[in-house]
Amino acid sequence: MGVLNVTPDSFSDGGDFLEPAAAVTHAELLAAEGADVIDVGGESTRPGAAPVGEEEELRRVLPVFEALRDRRLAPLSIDTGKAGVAHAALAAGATFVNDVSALRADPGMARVVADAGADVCLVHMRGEPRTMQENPTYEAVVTEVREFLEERLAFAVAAGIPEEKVWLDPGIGFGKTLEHNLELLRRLDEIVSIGRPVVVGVSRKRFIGRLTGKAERDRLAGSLAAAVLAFERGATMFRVHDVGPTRDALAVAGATLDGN
Ligand code: HH2
Repeated sequence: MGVLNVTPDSFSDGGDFLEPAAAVTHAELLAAEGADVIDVGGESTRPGAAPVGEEEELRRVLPVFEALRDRRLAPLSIDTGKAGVAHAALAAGATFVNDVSALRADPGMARVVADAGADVCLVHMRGEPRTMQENPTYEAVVTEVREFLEERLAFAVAAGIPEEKVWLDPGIGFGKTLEHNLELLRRLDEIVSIGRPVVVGVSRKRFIGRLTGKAERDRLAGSLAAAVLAFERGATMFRVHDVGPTRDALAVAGATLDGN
C-alpha cells in the first residue's frame, strides 16, 4: 500500500503532493514501483496534528480520486475517519477505506463501508492524534490491542460489513511508546492469529528515528528492517512511502522464508 498524503503537514512528506498534478505524478510512481493499493489521505494523523474539517479534506482528496479513477493504476484507498469523505471517495473510485479510528470517529462510517461493499482497515489507536502520544500506558499492550481489534471486527460484522472485507492494523505509533511499538512488532503473530489479514504502517515513523537517530526522509533502511520483521511474523499489507525498496526487501525475505 503506497502512501499518498495530500496534506500540508504530514510528518515525512507534508506539502509535497498538495497540488492534484503532483499527487497524480506521485501515484504513477507508486504504481510503477509495484503498489497494490494507493492510500490517499487528506488529514494528517501524526502525533499532535490539528483536525481538518470535512469540506477541506474533500477539497484536498476528491480531485485526486477524480484524476486517478480512469487511469486504473491500482486500487484506491481513502485514509479517513469521516463518513462523508469516505462516501465521496468511494463514489469517485475508491474501493478501500483506511480508518485509523476503526469506525469510532463517525457513527455513519460503518454503514457507508457496508453499503459500498468496500474493504476496510481497522486500526488500533489509543486516544486521538492530537493527544495520543501524551504518556500512553497499557497493562499488556499486545493483549489490549488484540482485544480491541477483535471487538472492532465484531462491531464491523454486526454493522453489515462482511468479515472477508476487514483488514486489521495494530496502529504502530498511534498512542504507543517505543517499547509498545517494538513489543507489538515482536509479537505480531498474536495479532495475525485473530484470523484477518494484518496491515502494518512502520514507514519512516518516529520509533525508527528514535532507534537510528535519523530524520524522516533518512529512515528507509530502518523502515525496511521493521517491514521484513513484520512480514516474517505474518503481516500481509505494508503501508509505505517507499514502495520499490519495500517490494525488493519483501521479495528477498519471502524467498528466503519459502526456501525458493
Ligand atoms: N499511519 C499513518 C496514517 N495512516 N493507516 C494505517 N492503516 N496504518 C498506519 O500505521 C497509518 C495509517 C501515519 O503516517 P503518514 O500517513 O505517513 O503520516 P500523516 O498521518 O502525518 O499523514
